[in-house]
Amino acid sequence: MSGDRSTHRAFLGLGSNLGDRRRYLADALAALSAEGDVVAVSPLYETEPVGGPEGQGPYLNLVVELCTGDDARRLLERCRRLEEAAGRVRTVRYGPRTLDADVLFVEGESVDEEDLVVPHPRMFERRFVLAPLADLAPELVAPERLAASGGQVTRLGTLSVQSP
Ligand code: GSY
Repeated sequence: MSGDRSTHRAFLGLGSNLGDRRRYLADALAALSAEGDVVAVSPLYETEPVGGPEGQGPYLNLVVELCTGDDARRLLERCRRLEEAAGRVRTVRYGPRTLDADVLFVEGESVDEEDLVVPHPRMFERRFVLAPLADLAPELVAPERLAASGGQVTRLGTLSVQSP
């Protein structure tokens, strides 16, 4: 935690559609949890890819709630570190990836910079974000928004974060 702000709620979105998807998500959750500010993890969803090249495989997605002193910029740095640890290579835009970690929403903060926009500008169009977010924070997701959002999602249950 940065220690220079009081703690607040923040939500990160995690997704994977390449390789051992559960392992990448579980490792990311374990790394986040080790930092001590994770308060809740949504159920895991299997989701239809939104955007990107034809023929890419389905994603696994979930949302993580933090109670943290980190601001959005610091959360973005944490997300980037998680992606690097998963060996993510940025080649095709919106293409398949071992791990995608996004800053979705940070209570009391809005950011509009070239590399960081918070709340996430597309979160309210995407069912793969809204469904798990609504599980954790129904007050942030109006039912009409969830109904109007795009992409099929299937709830799979809790992701195990046990080591192999
Ligand atoms: O923006 C996150 C990466 N991403 C996803 C994703 O996580 N899930 C689904 N279902 N589609 C996606 N398209 C992109 S890009």
